[in-house]
Amino acid sequence: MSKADDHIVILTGAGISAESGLGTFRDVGGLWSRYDWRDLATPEGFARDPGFVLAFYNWRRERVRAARPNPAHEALARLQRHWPGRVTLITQNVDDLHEQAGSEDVIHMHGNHLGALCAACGHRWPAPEAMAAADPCPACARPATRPDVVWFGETPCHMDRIGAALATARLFVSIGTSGTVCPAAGFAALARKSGARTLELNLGRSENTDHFDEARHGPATDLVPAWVTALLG
Ligand code: BJW
Repeated sequence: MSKADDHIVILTGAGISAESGLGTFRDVGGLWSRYDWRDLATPEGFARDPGFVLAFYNWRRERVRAARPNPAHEALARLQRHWPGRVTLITQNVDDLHEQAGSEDVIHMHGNHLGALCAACGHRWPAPEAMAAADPCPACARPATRPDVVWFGETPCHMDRIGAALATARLFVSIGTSGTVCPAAGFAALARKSGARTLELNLGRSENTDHFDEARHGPATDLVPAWVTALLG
């Protein structure tokens, strides 16, 4: 099999954006150590107190808008440009740092901070700088504006496309994710079952590290550019 036939599937998580100044969720000092995810990242929490949830996401969106990609995002964009085979880039992140670095066709399985979603009718539109609970939906006029992100208990986006990519992967690489959240935590096992080699690039051991043929530990800005450079020769 030539390089041109090799399909690389990459999954990224919060760790790849940590060195761009965006906090992770489960590290010491991470978002879920300071806030209860049940209040902020579930449809039930939103129904209880939409103002609190929107204020949290307004703050996060402001931080995302100020963030810039780092050498790990840039290396993946370089890989997409120069690898002769397919590179499928799946991210759990809701920031746009892969796109800012030049990556194309990024699969945002947990949605996107820069989008707004009507919880009443499902209409989507570009997020305003700040959302308020009383904001009317441009389509149905009901005051049900929420961020276009995937909360616990909701179905992640693009699962059919992701399943098809995992089934044909020759190499699956997981970068900067703790491997605690399903279904993403199961992708390495699925890709391996379909015959892919699996590689983890993470600051430390992830929860699903046993599903990887190889694990390299360190900051993404060191590991990812080095891996891409070696791969491209
Ligand atoms: C670095 C670094 C550096 C740091 N360099 N590395 C029991 C009860 C209820 C529900 C469940 C249950 N069991 C399972 C579930 C399902 C649930 C789930 O998995 N829960 C578990 C937590 C128990 N999952 C869901 O509900 C999902 N939906 C679902 O399963 O639907 C069913 C379905 C499946 C398949 C098909 C059809 C239907 C939805 C999950 C939604 C997750 N949403 C969030 C919020 C998004 C919006 C927002 O940003 O606010 O997504 S939660 C949060 O976790 C966010 C992330 O994308 C996600 C993953 O986190 P990630 O990226 O791994 O971050 P961390 O912080 O955990 O890890 C960072 C890593 O980086 C660490 O390892 C660091 O060491 C490392 N690192 N610095 C390299 N410089």
